Amino acid sequence: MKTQVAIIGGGPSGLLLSQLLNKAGISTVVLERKSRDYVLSRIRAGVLEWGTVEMLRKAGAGARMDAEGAAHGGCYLASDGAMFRVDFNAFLGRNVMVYGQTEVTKDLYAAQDAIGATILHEVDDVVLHDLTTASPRVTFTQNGQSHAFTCDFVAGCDGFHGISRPSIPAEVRHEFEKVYPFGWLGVLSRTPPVRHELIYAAHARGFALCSMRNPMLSRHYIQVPLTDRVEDWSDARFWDELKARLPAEVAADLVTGPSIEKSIAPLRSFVTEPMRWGRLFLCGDAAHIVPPTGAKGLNLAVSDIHYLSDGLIQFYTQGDPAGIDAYSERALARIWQAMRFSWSLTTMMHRFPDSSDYDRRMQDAELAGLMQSEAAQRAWAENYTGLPY
Ligand code: FAS
Ligand code: PHB
Repeated sequence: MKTQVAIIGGGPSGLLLSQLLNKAGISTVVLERKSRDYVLSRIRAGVLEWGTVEMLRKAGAGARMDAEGAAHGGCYLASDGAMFRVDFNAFLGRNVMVYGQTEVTKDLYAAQDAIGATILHEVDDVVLHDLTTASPRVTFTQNGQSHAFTCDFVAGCDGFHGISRPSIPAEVRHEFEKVYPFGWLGVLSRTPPVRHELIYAAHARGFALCSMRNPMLSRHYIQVPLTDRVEDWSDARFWDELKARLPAEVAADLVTGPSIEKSIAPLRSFVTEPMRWGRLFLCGDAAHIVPPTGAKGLNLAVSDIHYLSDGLIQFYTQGDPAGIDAYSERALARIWQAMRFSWSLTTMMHRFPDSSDYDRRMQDAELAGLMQSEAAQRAWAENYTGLPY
């Protein structure tokens, strides 16, 4: 078997790249470790930058998002009871789209099925060979059978725990990491959102976030210690703690209900450089992880795919390698801006166990400055809605 581009990982990165390349007449094979149902069962991101919206439309996977997603022209920031709105539309004339990653993945699968793309599920033992030659080789097993194929390029879209990043020699990789001393407990419930837009709340008890998926499906998060386990948190305890961290008038409006999904995710910032080695390109979580505070994870994966798909299409249609040669540098320039924004918002909004009184005054001052300055809110909105590609 031979293909032009081997794609390791069938999450949003891999599926979107496969879709864009196949639409341009470039052959791909997607190798996914899990079953399709498992991939579709994941509850993750909820906010799409406008660049992501346009990329999904370009890929032919945006119709349901346009019909069922909600365009938000702003969001709220709250601190110890006070709350203000950042108006993206007034400052920038643009929105974000609230539409869950689960739905994005469903739409990408549907688009891939429609064009007959090759996606192999439940594959194991993927190994990448000859990456510094013009004909890399991929070996893997499926249903106990061993398989191998050659390709021109490999896209490592297999997430933080995948095999692609480690396929780059350690002496070539420069990794940057910051692990945060807390996690997020997330709850999905069939309850109406407490406000029509997202609320990011800082509080002495810890950070809280009120998000949503649709008018009858809410997604809430609270900061919890890393030592906490999901079983430590009954629904009642979760709702009480969330209310304690929200402004009183918001807490009074909160409709509670049984959780249909409850999980704790750790928070880290991580980047590996470079994002290319020979014929291997890293995309999405395989190359970088952001704390979900800035809603950047999925959106950064999409901008990586924008740069890489453009570069590969330029290579195959014009024989010009300039786009793929510039991929790592272009992607990293945007990644580091998103890293800074996500780190900054996480630092401003969370309670750090070892923070001093001075540190907390700095957090208060930064939030007060944002509340009082339209220039600061405009810059915040530029980052939150997504910097240009
Ligand atoms: P993914 O991790 O989504 O996909 C990688 C795929 O590769 C997976 O399907 C995996 O099964 C497969 N794979 C792994 N190893 C393999 C191997 N050896 N062989 C074959 N396949 C392999 N982002 C936000 O913006 N907001 C959020 O609220 C948010 N919440 C998150 C919560 C959690 C628990 C996690 C883990 C992430 C969250 N993210 C969030 C970030 C998330 O949305 C990612 O940015 C997004 O899924 C990135 O997509 P991919 O790069 O495709 O990686
Ligand atoms: C979500 O809806 O899951 C969500 C929204 C915004 C974030 C993080 C998560 O910053």
